[in-house]
Amino acid sequence: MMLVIALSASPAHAEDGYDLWLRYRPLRTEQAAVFQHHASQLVIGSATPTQTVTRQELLRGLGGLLSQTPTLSDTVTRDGAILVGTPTSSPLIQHLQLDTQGLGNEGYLIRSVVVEGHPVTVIVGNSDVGALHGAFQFLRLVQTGQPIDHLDLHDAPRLKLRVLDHWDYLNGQVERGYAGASIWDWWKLPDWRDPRYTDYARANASIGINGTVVNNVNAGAEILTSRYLQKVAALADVFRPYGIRVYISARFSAPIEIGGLKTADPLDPQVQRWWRAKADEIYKLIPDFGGFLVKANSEGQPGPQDYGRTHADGANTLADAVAPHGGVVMWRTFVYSPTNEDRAKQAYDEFKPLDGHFRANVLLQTKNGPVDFQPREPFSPLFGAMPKTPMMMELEITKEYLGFATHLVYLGPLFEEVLSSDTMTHGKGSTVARVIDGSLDGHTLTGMAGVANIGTDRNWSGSDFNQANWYVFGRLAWNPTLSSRAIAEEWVRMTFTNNEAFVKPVVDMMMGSREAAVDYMTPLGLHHLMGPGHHYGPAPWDASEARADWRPVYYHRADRDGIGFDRTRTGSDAVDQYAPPVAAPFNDVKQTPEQLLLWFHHVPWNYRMRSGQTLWYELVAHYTQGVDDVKKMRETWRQMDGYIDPERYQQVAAFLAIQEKEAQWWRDACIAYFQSISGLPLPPGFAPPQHSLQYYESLKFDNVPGYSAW
Ligand code: GCV
Repeated sequence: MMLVIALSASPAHAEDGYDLWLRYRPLRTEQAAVFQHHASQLVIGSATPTQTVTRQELLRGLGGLLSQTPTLSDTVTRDGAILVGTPTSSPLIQHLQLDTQGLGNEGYLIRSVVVEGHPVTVIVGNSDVGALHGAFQFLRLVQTGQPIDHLDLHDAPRLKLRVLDHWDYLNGQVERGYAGASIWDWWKLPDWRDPRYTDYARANASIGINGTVVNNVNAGAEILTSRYLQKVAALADVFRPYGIRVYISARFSAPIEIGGLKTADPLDPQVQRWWRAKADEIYKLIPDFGGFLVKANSEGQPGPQDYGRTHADGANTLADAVAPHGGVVMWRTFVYSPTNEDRAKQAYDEFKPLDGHFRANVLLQTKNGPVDFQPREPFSPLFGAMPKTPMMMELEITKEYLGFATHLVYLGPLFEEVLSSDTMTHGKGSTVARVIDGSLDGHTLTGMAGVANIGTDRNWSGSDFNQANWYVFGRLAWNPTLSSRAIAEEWVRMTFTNNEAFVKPVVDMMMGSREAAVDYMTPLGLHHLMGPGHHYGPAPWDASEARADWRPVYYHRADRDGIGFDRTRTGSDAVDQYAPPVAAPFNDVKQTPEQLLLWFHHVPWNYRMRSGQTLWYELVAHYTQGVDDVKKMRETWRQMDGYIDPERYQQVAAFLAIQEKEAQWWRDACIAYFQSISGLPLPPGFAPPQHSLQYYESLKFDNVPGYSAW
């Protein structure tokens, strides 16, 4: 009884974002009263750890939302009971003879039925984890104020692996992390299991995430030592009840560094034995270990090419090691080198010829676009180009190129844009979503990875609105055809309030925020204009990086005559990596969507745009629009004062002020620079940059978060 009271009490602390979208604050009295009729009693087992956490979550959630905790019971004795379980764990559910075939292992159904003469809501999965997912969906319905009296829902994930990639180092730093340090306290693990790990698992399970890669792809070998494996095993123990598996980023040269071998050649029998023994050791500690993620021969990381072998040789050796245990290898395709005439082409050039050469338990993990998580890129041409290989998508939830923690940029529209892009590889409708959900080429091993934006900040993600990016990633990984607007609305209701006067304007603001960032950073297909190394702020002039393909000038190619990267047949011919019906319009300057114009074409400054204005005019107009949009976002937010708690309101307001300042900086610095190249006067009606180009060029930044010489 004491436990129930404690769980249902509203927390005394101020709103600090820690509770994410699982706040479970009391609904309005009238609404709560309606729901209470359908949540009078909870009938759920506690025979397994997953059943126990499902029970806890429902008590906590319903107790908080309805200000009245349902009574626990072994059987249905009241109208409005909630019955949760699986056909095998619950005779009552078995008796209902529900069709659970389509639910797989992780899906659920929620239905209003009659049990023992009482109207009841059943939440059913084929496994406890399926039922847990159903419980979270039921809570979401209540949180977002939807009717729960005549329910007939069923849902199952479209993708098998729904994974967060943590770019966390064992020393606590997070590469491209803007939310504090790593949440993994490697020093105190395995003995101290921070309660935060449980809340992390709850949040992930609530949106269907079922895997976590705990260390950075720029991996050291140490995590594969017995000492660290014990620590990883402790995390796996915490996550297991929530249906979440752990994975490790494996350093390809680990057999040398911690194995004492002279080589890491993947075809060397000793090396192969080493990986098999390592996998056996891991699975003894973590029987449901997910597998390895590998960044090889990329940005200085070791890999099979160091021994004259291919990516397939490398991936297969690791895949053979985990295969007997049911593990997978997620092998990244993020490769590029300064010798390639066009960085955007290399992944396709290197990987496409290997289609059909990978073991069945290898997935290729490909970033959404061909360069690197820019505010806007076309989809990677690898999607659809390797029909014999499971392709999983990697998205970046952390906003390395979209304003770090402070800019309010909802990534849902970016994710949706790439997922709904048509590769045309199998005719019309061959969307990227259908490539990665396996339906296009008949794969059952499918997945999506998101580079986590999670750290030790109290609000987990560096800002309240960044939580929405974690949320939308999980929901889209579950079903890549969901609408990013619908997901934003769900998130706003759960995270802030159901008050319509708040929901609509805030969702509109979120939906426009990504295009605003594109406009004030890299409009019309520009890309990679940010500061060197740390990636903070604009630096289109920068030539300080050692490698040409790390310099902004490599990407924008602005000169006196024009601007843009010619990737047409007369340029680098990257267009021909796409299927012919996609390549043709990209190759034609008149047919290329203007939002990707300078990605594919080098065009004169006075090129006539569809508006009738020159390119130079449109460039300045887009940069200006981006800043104006942020001003409008600030105005929208000002009108939201009073609808939510002052703590979160004020931080968002303060961050929006930073965003406006930085948007202005991006606009002015880029216009000043491009004007110095084009030599053209500013079109009439547009304000000149606030400072000189020399001023912007003189800005240097130390101690930028997420980046240092580790
Ligand atoms: C983990 C970009 C980032 C790097 C990151 C790399 C990758 O280059 O700036 O920090 O390294 O992508 O995805 O491997």
